[in-house]
Amino acid sequence: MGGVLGMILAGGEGSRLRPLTDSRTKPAVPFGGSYRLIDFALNNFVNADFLKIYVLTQFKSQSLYVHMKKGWNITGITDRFIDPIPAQMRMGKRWYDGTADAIYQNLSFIELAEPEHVCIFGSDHIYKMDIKQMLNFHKEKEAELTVSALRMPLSEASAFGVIEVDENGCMIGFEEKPTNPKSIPGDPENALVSMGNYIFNKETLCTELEEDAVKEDSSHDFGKDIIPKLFPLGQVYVYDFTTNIIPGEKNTGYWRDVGTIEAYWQAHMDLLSEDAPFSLYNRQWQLHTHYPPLPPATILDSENSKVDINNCMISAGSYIRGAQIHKSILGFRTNVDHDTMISESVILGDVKIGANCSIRKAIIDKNVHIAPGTVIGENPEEDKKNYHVSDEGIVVIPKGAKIGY
Ligand code: ADQ
Ligand code: ADP
Repeated sequence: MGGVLGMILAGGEGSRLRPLTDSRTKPAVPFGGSYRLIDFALNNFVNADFLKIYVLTQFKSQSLYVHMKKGWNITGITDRFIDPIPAQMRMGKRWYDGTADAIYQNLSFIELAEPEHVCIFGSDHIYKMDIKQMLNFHKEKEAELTVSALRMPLSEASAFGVIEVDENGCMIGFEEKPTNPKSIPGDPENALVSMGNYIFNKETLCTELEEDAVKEDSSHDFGKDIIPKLFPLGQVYVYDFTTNIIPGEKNTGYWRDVGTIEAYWQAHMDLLSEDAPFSLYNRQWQLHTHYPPLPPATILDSENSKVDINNCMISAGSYIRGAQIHKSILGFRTNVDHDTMISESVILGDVKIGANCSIRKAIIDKNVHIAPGTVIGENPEEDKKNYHVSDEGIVVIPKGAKIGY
């Protein structure tokens, strides 16, 4: 058989993204008006023409399933599939432990597909990567495992796997989330970190997972157990993400872990900056998603208030009347009434906001109704009494909330 099998890890609980992850797994969290986080990983596979993909789910996966069914379903073509796999306790009465265990519990699907290479990717990040280029690197190096990596400021590196590499790209050191991360030689401000994306030769993956599964002191995790065991054998190579070229784009090295409210909000603001480091527009690298059949956004003056919108993205089905909206992203079916001011905010969709509201630096989840005259994001002390407020002062209104009614 041969070829490539994609295994996307999509079981993340996303506790640091609460309350956005109260009702859905992290990869199902909406992003950028029309997408969900998982779309970015899926697009990286599909745009590289890798079309055998399993998506491993665990926590609160229903809306992820619905999204995949509506937007990513391949039917009728032999050997091409994008299939979610729910956690099924195939190896005993337990859910997945670490990420390696999530793959181990699904080894039978790898055996069935008989691939030469298995690409195991996370699904929580905003970036574009042509995985074919990473696979070519893996083959050239004759590696057993290739890990993709990028430079990260040293101050942030302890949240990641920190890598040391020789001049040939071979991994010579790896520490998962070290308290004191090592900097890159000659570059004291930065560390080289793992992006959590792995290409394995199939046989090595199966052997390592079988061995790891019976180890009592293992946490069954790629970062904590599998990579530290494999790299000393000299068969793990490190793929430099900044060498990856997307047709029609310069590589800006843009890769964002949107695991916290602040990072999630900031990645949205990145989309709106004048020289945006990450673009949703590239006809040579289309970002597929599920896009419901909706009319275009309607934007109107109201009787006594002129609409004023700049630096915004406004999704289909929205209806804006006489409102003032700046530096914000509005998801599907966002309805905003006259004399309402919105700035630096992210609205996930299916939201109704009445007249004369003021909303600043907020994230508003789906199905929220906000009564006329509501003020959000202007008074930190009041906000903390009424709403979920992140350490950085971003107000998050949870899914389905009725505010001011
Ligand atoms: P973490 O970010 O801590 O570190 P982890 O929580 O293990 O990664 O999640 C990795 C991926 O697997 C995510 O896409 C997540 O949604 C998914 N996942 C988590 N638990 C799962 C489960 N039980 N079932 C299915 N999927 C699951 C990892 C690496 C670091 C690296 C960072 C990069 O261990 O070395 O630097 O990713 O973000
Ligand atoms: P999302 O907020 O992630 O967009 P949707 O409102 O689109 O979710 O719901 C998609 C699917 O997820 C629906 O079939 C719904 O039944 C299910 N769902 C959403 N929220 C919950 C919840 N809190 N508990 C159980 N199922 C849910």
